[in-house]
Amino acid sequence: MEKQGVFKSVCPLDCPDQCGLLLHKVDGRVVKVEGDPDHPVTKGNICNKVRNMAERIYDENRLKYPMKRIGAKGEGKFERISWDEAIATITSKWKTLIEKEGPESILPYSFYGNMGLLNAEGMDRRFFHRIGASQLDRSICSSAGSVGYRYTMGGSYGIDPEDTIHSKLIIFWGINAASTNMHQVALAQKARKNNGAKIVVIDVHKNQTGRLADWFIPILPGTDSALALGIMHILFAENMVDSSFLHQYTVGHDELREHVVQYDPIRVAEITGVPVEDIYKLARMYGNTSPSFIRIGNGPQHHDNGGMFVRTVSCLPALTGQWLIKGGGAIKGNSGYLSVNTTKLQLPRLLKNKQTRVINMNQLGEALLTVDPPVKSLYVYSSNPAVVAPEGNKVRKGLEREDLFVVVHDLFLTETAKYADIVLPATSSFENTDIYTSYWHHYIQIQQPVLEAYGESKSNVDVFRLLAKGMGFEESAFDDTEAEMIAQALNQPANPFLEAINYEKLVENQYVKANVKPLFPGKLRTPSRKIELYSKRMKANGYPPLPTYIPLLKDGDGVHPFQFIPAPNHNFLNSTFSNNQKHVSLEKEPRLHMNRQDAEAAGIEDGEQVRVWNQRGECLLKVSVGETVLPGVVVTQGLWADSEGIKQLINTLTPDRIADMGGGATFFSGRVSVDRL
Ligand SMILES: Nc1nc2c(c(=O)[nH]1)N[C@H]1C(S)=C(S)[C@@H](COP(=O)(O)OP(=O)(O)OC[C@H]3O[C@@H](n4cnc5c(=O)[nH]c(N)nc54)[C@H](O)[C@@H]3O)O[C@H]1N2
Ligand SMILES: Nc1nc2c(c(=O)[nH]1)N[C@H]1C(S)=C(S)[C@@H](COP(=O)(O)OP(=O)(O)OC[C@H]3O[C@@H](n4cnc5c(=O)[nH]c(N)nc54)[C@H](O)[C@@H]3O)O[C@H]1N2
Ligand code: SF4
Ligand SMILES: [Mo]
Repeated sequence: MEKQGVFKSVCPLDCPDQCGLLLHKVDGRVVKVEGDPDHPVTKGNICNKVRNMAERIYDENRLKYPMKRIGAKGEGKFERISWDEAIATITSKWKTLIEKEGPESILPYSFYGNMGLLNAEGMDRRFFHRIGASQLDRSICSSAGSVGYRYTMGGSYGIDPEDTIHSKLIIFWGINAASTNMHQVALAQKARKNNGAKIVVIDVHKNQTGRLADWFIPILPGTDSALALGIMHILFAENMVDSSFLHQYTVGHDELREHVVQYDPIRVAEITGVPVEDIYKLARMYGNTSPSFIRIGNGPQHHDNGGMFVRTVSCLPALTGQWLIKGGGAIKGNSGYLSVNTTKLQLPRLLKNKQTRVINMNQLGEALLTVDPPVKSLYVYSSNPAVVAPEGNKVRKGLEREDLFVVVHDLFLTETAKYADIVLPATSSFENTDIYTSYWHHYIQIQQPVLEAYGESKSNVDVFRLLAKGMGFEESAFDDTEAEMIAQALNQPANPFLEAINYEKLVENQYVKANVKPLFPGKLRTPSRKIELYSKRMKANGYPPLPTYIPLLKDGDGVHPFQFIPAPNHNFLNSTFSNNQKHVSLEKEPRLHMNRQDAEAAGIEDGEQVRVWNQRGECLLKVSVGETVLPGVVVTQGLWADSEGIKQLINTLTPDRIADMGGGATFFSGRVSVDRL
């Protein structure tokens, strides 16, 4: 491997932008990370988090070798062991468990700490299928919304973000894009500069994104469906709908027209906290501007009614016929365009038709504490559930179980790893071969190793190969090389957009755009092939067939006065970077944003530390008093670990209720009390 030079690379993080990177190497070490100007969408700009990535990959606390626990669970005392000992310990434990308790006593737990397909959902799936372990429903992020969108649009297909420079109205709806999708903001700014496009932001918090808007609309949490239905009410009432589009490309527009009569703007204003005149202004702006584009965010779908929100808002572009106009339409997610051959990549046939149980990752605490027959071993990789999963105190209690054998594979001794019996060191993505498919733009990228493996660390793919050997699995699937796995994944006749994209082409070009064809007319993957404003499938599945506002559940019997929104922050990526000094110093500390009226009523002053609590747990946070949230709402940002005895694990406060669709999470539907200390 060359020790010197500039190397093309991909950002591995769970972020829609999936930027192209250039790694500058001197003496075998990365000295600088910058954006690759050749990437057609991200064009050389990257976020500050990843600009400082070298601080993370050379952080003095990065794991260098396998370890076994010598202290109590959670205490963080470990001792170095060899890979041979680590693999032998894990596989002998698992062989015994499989014999005595059955394979479903083993539970994998992972998410997308590294988005590379082979490492995130390739060799691991093969391995756990072969074992017949319990399966994990990976529903923590966007599944409620994805299911809701699918009912309307047939799959994760939106417009090409590159087209949004043509938009004249851009609505960021429940997305903190300035922090979480910065290149969509760059495209919107371009549209603003070139076409005079207006940027509207609808959010419960006036954060970085709200501050750059032409018009910021604050809304009460979990009420967005009502706002969308109020807009529909006005669009029909004032005849701003595109009838020919509705007749040709949708089903159920007559039913919808009648249905939305009940969402009159006065009622909608009461529900949402958005003034009546603003509802009219927004509806008329949307009805009279073309092309208009809605970027549908993850925020409003992390609620009890999150699936229905996305289902509802995704009906809007059809009403004004936006999907036929370049720059018109919406993006919730675009992963459908780049979907690979998971049958070949993940080999579900290794399950041999066994119907193994499925455990929802949003209820990890429950799974560890109450599921019967019990989970006896947990294998965590590419995720940090002790910080990111809801009902955090339940999760910790589960992890503390003496009879639970826990293995954690990570780059760092995370909060979760502190509970492990065996800790395994992971390579960074820059040390691996893998492919990356964005869920926002249409490019596939390849990562080839730019760095030698750090210490004794190994990639997920390599660890599962070793575990398969240790278990005595003889299938050749565990010997497939990365290049072979990439070829298998890309060989997907069911997805014509991937045609002619292969390993060699990726190696040659680094970025390859999917051969995306417009979805219209009549090519959607809904049962009717059209946009389903009325959905028979929803009716069959027990949902209202038309878009509907369903209020949030009464969390904690409604005794706590504040709706609590613990969202991501600017300088971390979920809990990634929360343990890196550089990023912590950029972010400083978590804050609780509270409306001035509420603060005055409670005698709370700006900067004061308060106790935030509910039936699940408590945190200590400093308050920022102001007008960035509505009365009755408090917002905090970032997934922090506790610091010097200060409790700030936000997910000790969040509910593990399951959203209305897709087994989704409800992080933002909890309520809290806020007390002076
Ligand atoms: N800097 C940074 N970037 C990230 C991440 C990160 O942690 N940090 N995480 C990555 C991941 S995994 C994901 S899924 C995405 C998520 O990124 P986004 O799609 O932006 O989703 P969130 O940040 O969860 O929430 C978006 C906004 O929704 C608002 N919100 C909450 N409830 C409601 C509501 O009921 N109605 C409305 N209108 N707004 C509401 C929040 O205040 C927040 O501003 O970002 C990715 N990118
Ligand atoms: N309160 C609240 N909680 C939330 C959210 C919220 O908005 N509010 N957002 C939710 C969302 S949208 C998401 S997606 C989840 C994300 O939750 P997680 O998927 O757990 O994300 P991270 O916290 O970034 O943890 C990823 C871990 O993977 C490790 N890692 C990185 N690369 C590799 C690798 O190649 N191999 C291995 N073995 N490990 C690797 C990193 O070091 C890191 O510790 O959090 C959810 N939790
Ligand atoms: S985190 Fe997102 S914006 Fe930052 S470099 Fe990675 S893909 Fe780009
Ligand atoms: Mo996410």
